[in-house]
Amino acid sequence: MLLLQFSTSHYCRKARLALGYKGISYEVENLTPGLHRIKLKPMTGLTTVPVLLPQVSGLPDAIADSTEIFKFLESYQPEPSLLPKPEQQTAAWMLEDWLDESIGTATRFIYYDFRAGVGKQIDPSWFSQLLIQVVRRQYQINAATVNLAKQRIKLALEVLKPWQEQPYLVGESLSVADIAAAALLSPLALIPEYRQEYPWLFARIKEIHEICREPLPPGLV
Ligand SMILES: N[C@@H](CCC(=O)N[C@@H](CS)C(=O)NCC(=O)O)C(=O)O
Repeated sequence: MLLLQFSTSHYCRKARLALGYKGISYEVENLTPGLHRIKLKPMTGLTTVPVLLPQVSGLPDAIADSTEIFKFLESYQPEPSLLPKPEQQTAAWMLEDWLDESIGTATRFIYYDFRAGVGKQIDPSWFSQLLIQVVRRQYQINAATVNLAKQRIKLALEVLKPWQEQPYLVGESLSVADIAAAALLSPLALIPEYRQEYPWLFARIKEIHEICREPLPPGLV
């Protein structure tokens, strides 16, 4: 299998964690932001990564969107399962969808705001700072939208509080909800305020990366 990705994207991390959890071997192709659209649009109708190419006859050529990749992997190789028992699956998918649609976007806003300001020294090169400015313009990241994102993350960290007492958000095994949370909140690992206030969050993110045999995200290495 081949995963088309941006190496730094937390949505691509989400797909890699699921592939790693299932022990499926795959290769990655890192696309160049901007040029990626020329390749992806005709292939999937979308312009976002991750995109998984199963490269197996009889299977779809390309699967776009990390949630669709979860569903594909679950049917392609059911064990170990990414889902809890049947009566808990709706709860797991609802959490996964909210993390994907709302929280992954909020962490992006907070992360790029940090990288352009206090966290500029992580990579002050003109190329990196230019890329950060392009992303800020693309997603309309500004003081007001970052403030809203911070409120959403505050709520998210209340919702994820079960992680303080137990390893899994839903049921008795790792599920799509845990993997989505671990990947989509991982950009916060570089931000000192979050590291200080929520040590349990980063302990859990680390543990899930180890279970999924995925290298740790920046800030946790
Ligand atoms: N819901 C999508 C979101 C993916 C997403 O937002 N990917 C970003 C990178 S983090 C992307 O490809 N952006 C480029 C673009 O929109 O053209 C998923 O889960 O796959």
